[in-house]
Amino acid sequence: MATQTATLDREKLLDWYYQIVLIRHFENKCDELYREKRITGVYLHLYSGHEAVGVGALAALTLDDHVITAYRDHGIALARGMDPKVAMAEMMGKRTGSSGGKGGSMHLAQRDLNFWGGYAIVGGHLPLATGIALKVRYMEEDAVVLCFIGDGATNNGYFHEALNMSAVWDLPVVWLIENNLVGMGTRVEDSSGQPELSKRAIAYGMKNGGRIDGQNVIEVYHAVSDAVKYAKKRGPVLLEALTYRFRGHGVSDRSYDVRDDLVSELKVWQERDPILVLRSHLVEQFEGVESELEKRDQEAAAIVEAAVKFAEESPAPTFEDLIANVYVGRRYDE
Ligand SMILES: Cc1ncc(C[n+]2csc(CCOP(=O)(O)OP(=O)(O)O)c2C)c(N)n1
Repeated sequence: MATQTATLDREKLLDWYYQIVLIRHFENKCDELYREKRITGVYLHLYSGHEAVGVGALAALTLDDHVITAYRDHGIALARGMDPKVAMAEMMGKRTGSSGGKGGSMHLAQRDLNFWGGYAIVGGHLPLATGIALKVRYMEEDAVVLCFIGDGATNNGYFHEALNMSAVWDLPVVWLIENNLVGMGTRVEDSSGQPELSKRAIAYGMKNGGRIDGQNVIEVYHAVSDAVKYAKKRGPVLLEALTYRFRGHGVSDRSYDVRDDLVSELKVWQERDPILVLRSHLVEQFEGVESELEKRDQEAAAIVEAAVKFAEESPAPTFEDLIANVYVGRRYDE
């Protein structure tokens, strides 16, 4: 690990730091806007705590690769390169949003980034990942599919079908489980006979990429880079990143307000906040880097403020927009 770390230069690590704090600021702002009812909708799932997984994993890809995830998707969209203005406009249901304001929080997606979304049905995007990978293989593209999976999605049928087929066809997929220890309120050990989730790889005859520290962006980057190389040449890899969400399941989940056991657990994980982990690495490696970190932090906060302004000033979708893109080739007045 030490030699691998040495190959990462200061600028790259500072850029990752920027991306991580950008996501944290974005999510804090979304939380605030939701409470003020400026973002509406039934759910809003924040990525706070998971940032190193998204940023490290996406740093290992090129834009030719494909990305797909579940509903905790804001951080992944930003790390993939979605403009924070476009993401915030989607959160607020505006016409300038990534899905024209019709998708909202759980359905961020952007075609030219090969970022296929944002899916609300637990595990429902896994067969889509297999399908995209089949297309990649069929068209002989030099690309891989990175599919983020919640631990809660590992016990439904989609998981079995999608992973099995990817192994049968030796497809170039990296299955990356973000194990944050719970699916809503259910602990992994209460729902999984084998709680060490990367071991599931054995059942499908695919490469077990192992269990990695999801709070350490550098470790995630190296593990996903290795998995990408393998998947392109030889077939699917299953990786498990251990992480923790610093907020409730969704913003309406107030468990941390009433459960002392969760608060104690949270405190332990906050000591390994991905921001702190990367910050201490940078401070240790590069003398005088503190002012740069501060600068990145302020830049990120300003970008989020500008995104909110853009979103607020953007128009809502029109009636025509409501019906557009529902059926191929069908216009609203036909
Ligand atoms: C098929 C299906 N079943 C149940 C739900 C309700 N549900 C929404 S999120 C969730 C928990 C999923 O947890 P996990 O996959 O670990 O993701 P995390 O929220 O931890 O990111 C459940 C059960 C759903 N959306 N889809």
